[in-house]
Amino acid sequence: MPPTDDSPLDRGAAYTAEAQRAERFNVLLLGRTGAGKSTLVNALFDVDLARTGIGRPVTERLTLHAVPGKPLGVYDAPGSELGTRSSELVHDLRDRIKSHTSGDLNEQIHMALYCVHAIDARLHPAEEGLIRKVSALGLPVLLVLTRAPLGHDGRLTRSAFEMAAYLESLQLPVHAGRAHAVVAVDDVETGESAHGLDALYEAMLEAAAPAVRSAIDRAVAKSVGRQSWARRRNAGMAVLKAAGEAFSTKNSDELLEKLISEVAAIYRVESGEAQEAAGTVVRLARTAWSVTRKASEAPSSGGAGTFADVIIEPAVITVIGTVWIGVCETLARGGLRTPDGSLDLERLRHDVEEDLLRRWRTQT
Ligand SMILES: Nc1nc2c(ncn2[C@@H]2O[C@H](COP(=O)(O)OP(=O)(O)OP(=O)(O)O)[C@@H](O)[C@H]2O)c(=O)[nH]1
Ligand SMILES: [Mg+2]
Repeated sequence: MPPTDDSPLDRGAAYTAEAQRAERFNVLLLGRTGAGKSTLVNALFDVDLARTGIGRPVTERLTLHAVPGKPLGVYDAPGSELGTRSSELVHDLRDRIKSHTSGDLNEQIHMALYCVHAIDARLHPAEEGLIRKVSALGLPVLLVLTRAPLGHDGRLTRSAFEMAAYLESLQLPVHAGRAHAVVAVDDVETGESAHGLDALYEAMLEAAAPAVRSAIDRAVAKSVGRQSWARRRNAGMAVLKAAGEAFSTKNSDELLEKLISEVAAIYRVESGEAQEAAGTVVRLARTAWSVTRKASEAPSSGGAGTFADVIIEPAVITVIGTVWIGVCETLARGGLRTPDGSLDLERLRHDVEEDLLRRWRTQT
């Protein structure tokens, strides 16, 4: 499999991480003092950062807390939000960050969480500059709006919403282009309840390189996002199993049907809807396959085999399976729907087609 990218339907690809995978998830914490970085990490990973001590300096401006008993490394950069120090920090980071193809994956920084307190009215220009520079180093940056409570209607309170909208308007180079709102711990005084950690965990999985996803999963608190991860793993296993069977079976249609219904069942996609969506996916897979083959085959070669011939290749099954996992996962979350709640076939067609074409192309 080629390395996966940031396609919206790519979340199902986590299982491809098995070949090369990080044993430890290293996360860089950024944000002003008091922004809630330690509180967030403690809740998200069920650790006690204060108890891990001051950490080991890895450069002049970067400290690493290796959390005992957890596949987690927390990089801290105290005072980095202050303008003058940020360019020095970026210098340190540049030295530290290596591409995913070189260096020890376990020593690399895999992601930055930039925390902004929801009570703040604005992001300081130095903070904005730091976010842009860190992102330019190739590090996925997740913007976290901390202490952003929900009101009685289950939506962000007005001030938190306004801060989130303002952050989005800055068009920062952060994951999904927006801030992820959380309250890390309940507040008995104000009655604010913890929320947003599951969604943040999902966003981290999305933003992470595939090789890092299983370390993230092993590092997060038991209470965070377990169910969706378990589903994704099971779906991944179903795809791998089908790919294995592709070696021995000659009936590609039957194999596909089995794969599709198994994954749909794991995500509990209602069967009528699964059939409708699967029909679209399979039709598009056939078309996209022939389009990319025609483009890549030399005219003298006599053309590629038909889709039915090649579909029993494990690689083809894995591609279709991965796309299908993404579709089911999106459906299970209530995505890919028109405002009246029915399946948005137009949108599905568009997303899947792009995804498939790209995947077939990178395969050839
Ligand atoms: N109730 C509640 N309090 C929070 C939350 N997040 C942060 N706090 C409080 O806000 C204060 C600052 O949070 P920290 O997590 O220490 O902030 P920090 O970004 O690590 O600050 P520095 O270590 O100084 O850079 C602490 O008193 C926390 O208890 C939250 O989600 N809920
Ligand atoms: Mg702290």
